[in-house]
Amino acid sequence: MSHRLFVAIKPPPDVIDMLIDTMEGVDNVRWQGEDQLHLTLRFIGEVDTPQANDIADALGSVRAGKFDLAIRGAGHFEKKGRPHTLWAGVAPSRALIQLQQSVESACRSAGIAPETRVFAPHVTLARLSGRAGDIAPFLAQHGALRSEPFTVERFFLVESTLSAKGAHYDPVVAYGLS
Ligand code: 2AM
Repeated sequence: MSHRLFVAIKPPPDVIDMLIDTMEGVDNVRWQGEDQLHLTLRFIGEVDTPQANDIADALGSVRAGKFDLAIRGAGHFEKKGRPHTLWAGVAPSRALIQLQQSVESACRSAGIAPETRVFAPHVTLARLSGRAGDIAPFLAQHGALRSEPFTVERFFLVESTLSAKGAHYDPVVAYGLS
């Protein structure tokens, strides 16, 4: 059986609420639901069950401390010259980078090919279709988006199930930070 996996942090409920409150003012976009909001540490993709178990075990050996993180700013990604993602950013964090590197090492030790893309931490707020409205007002309004710092106490191995209604994300293993 195949599993589509990624590793992520979930913001606490008050930060989720703050992010949900930004979700208006752009037509023809798919705003993410509260259960979909996360910061991806590592996208893994499709793996079979034995490899999923190896990844879950390897992530269990990640040793990292709790740390504070805060939402800071909003932006967008483009593909082929068109915006396709609206996101909230996070304040620069050495501890976040260290956790991401430990997660990357764990994935490699479980036999996953190295991630070649630069880590660009973000929380996706919306996915944009080709018919999406102008995003400039949204970016202007939320460029100064800020949350209070929140403590990251755990990270998750998440299984993604894709359907016509969008992606469903199921946290399958939680890993505590010390
Ligand atoms: P995104 O939020 O920028 O779309 C689950 O799909 C999570 O993994 C999403 O947060 C997604 O990032 C991230 N991700 C990273 N690389 C991906 C890829 N190649 N395909 C799908 N999702 C990817």
